[in-house]
Amino acid sequence: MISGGEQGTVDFGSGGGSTVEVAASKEIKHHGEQALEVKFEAIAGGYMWIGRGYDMTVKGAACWLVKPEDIDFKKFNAISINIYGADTKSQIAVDLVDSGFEYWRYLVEDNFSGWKEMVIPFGDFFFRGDWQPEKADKNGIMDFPLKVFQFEPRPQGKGTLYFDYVRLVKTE
Ligand SMILES: [Ca+2]
Repeated sequence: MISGGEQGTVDFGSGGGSTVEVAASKEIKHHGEQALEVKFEAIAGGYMWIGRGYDMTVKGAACWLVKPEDIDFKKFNAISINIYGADTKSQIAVDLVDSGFEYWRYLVEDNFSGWKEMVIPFGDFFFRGDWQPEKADKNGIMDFPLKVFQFEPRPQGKGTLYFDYVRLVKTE
């Protein structure tokens, strides 16, 4: 069950005129029982986030299968995410938040339809220069354990995306 507000299991929201709705999709899914459905309209100057992890406003979003402090991050060097593209020709930002509350970003082009597995090495994420929270350590180092993964369909775009089976992997 994915629901909104502070009782939900996904931390999401939007501002600047952009809108986002989140639901559990049982029809379109890649793995397991359901996928995360994100219906969005991203307008110029707006922003949004859809996140899952620890130390977020929505405490129920802290629902990884394994807690960050119990993950041996030395065994992994990339994150794998399955995305069902909407071919909106816009960008989807994937953010990771490190243990110092620093935001790291990678941009995916939404130029495909259907499921696609994205394997993104940690080293391909860049320090977000446009925004960091006040409490971020801003040391420019990706400090482990990572605590949050989140997505942001970037302006301008409108459509429905699905995300599923987010996991850590080791690549060659
Ligand atoms: Ca850091």
